Amino acid sequence: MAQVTETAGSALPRGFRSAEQGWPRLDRIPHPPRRVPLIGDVVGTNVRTPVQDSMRIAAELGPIFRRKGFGKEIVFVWGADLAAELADESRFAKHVGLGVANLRPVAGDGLFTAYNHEPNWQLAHDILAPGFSREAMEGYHPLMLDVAGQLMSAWDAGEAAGRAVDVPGDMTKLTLETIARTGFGHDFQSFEREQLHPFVTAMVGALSFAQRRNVVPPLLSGLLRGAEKRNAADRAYLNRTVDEVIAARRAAGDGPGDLLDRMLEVAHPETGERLAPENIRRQVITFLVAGHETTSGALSFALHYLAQHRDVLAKAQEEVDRVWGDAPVPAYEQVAKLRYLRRVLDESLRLWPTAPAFAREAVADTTLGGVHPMRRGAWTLVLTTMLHRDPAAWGDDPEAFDPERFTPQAVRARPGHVFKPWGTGARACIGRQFALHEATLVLGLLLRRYDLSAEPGYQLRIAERLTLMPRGLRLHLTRR
Ligand code: MNH
Repeated sequence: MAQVTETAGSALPRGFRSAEQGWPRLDRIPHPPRRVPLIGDVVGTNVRTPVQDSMRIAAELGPIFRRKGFGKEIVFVWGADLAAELADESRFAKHVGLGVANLRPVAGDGLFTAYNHEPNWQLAHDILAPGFSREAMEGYHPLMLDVAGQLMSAWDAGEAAGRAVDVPGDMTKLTLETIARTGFGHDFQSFEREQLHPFVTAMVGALSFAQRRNVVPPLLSGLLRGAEKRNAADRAYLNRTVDEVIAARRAAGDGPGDLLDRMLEVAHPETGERLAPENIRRQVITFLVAGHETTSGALSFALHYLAQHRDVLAKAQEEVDRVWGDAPVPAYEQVAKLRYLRRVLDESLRLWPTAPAFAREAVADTTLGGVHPMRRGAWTLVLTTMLHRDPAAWGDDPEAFDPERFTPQAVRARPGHVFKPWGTGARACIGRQFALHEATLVLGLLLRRYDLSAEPGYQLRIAERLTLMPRGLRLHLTRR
């Protein structure tokens, strides 16, 4: 990865300076017709919705295309065949670029933002992976139930008062509390507050800023000066918060064997090496952010689709009633038995994968799809939202919400590598089982307790801040 060097002063990575250098036959890749000199493909685009704009352009230009914004040209891929090639780990690897790289000032060489060649990636991966084993998950289950109980108390109050509930807001409280308590023994008291915890505000600020930096041209970066200042304050706040969490654990001594204990105490099984204090700080921020924002969106989209599809809701409720019976609280093993609800979740993540894209780079000179030569280090963005709509994999009505797409037979009948909400390969999501257990558990509990209905006339709109979230989603509840 010789091309990846840090730019002096800015901690931002530099791959090839332009796509032309990495892709010698860029002329074979279509781009939007009305290109403005210097500025690029900005006609009809909005800095707040880069993913949705790219989806529209993708539908016009096909499975591989390029977009230029302010001198930066990016190649996008979403065709099922091409995405399957990019999943081949012998030819491609994760590329830390764009939004992910913009998070380096916050998350440093933490797991999500580490370059493949940084030794702290393998070290942290090996130390932390057992924190996501079946046994570990079983240990988190009671804490997840506690947090879900707090959510339901809040929803009971909303229901009693005839108030619609703020779904993304409440799901964010839930998922932040869940990762903070299971991973770090920390209670943000989200449900005791009217407003979101300042940690969330600071985090959302940092994510939005990272996204904004992708779409604001360097020449106009003066516009970001105010934002830059706020971002520095957000970063300082995030650091302070995690330093307090770490200090509290060190002072308390023995912890419950959670992620933080692993970070502080566990040595690598082969090398005996441990995580350095600065790296632990980066990992705590990484897990607090990566561990809640995307799950919150996934739960919110699933609740939206359940409220929109009465037949799906009824079927999911029937399953929960049947599988859980009237056990006051479901046992760990009973969660994965909600097979239909899991399909609802998968189908929601198909339409709106809450981490909507991931980047891949060539590990050696290669040719993509037999026509697009790439030099070693050249990279492309897999547009997951569109991969999940490719008719070659999903049929001729990919916009239709249908959990039956995820029956075992339907999955077997599809080509591989067409469903990638968790990314791919060695750098795929480490928290996948955690997110699935948490989300299935919470949806099961909510469906057992409430009927959901949409606000009349609600149209799904999507907020983007590196992750995706339904905007302004409120639901009405009635106790069953
Ligand atoms: Mn998660 C990586 C999606 C929940 C922690 N996650 C990724 C990637 C995707 C992703 C996609 C790969 C990104 C890339 O290739 O650049 N993650 C999700 C989604 C959910 C999710 C859609 C929920 C839904 N993630 C979680 C949870 C945690 C977590 C929960 C922690 C408890 N994710 C991570 C970490 C990485 C990651 C850490 C980086 C892994 C690595 O590079 O080794």
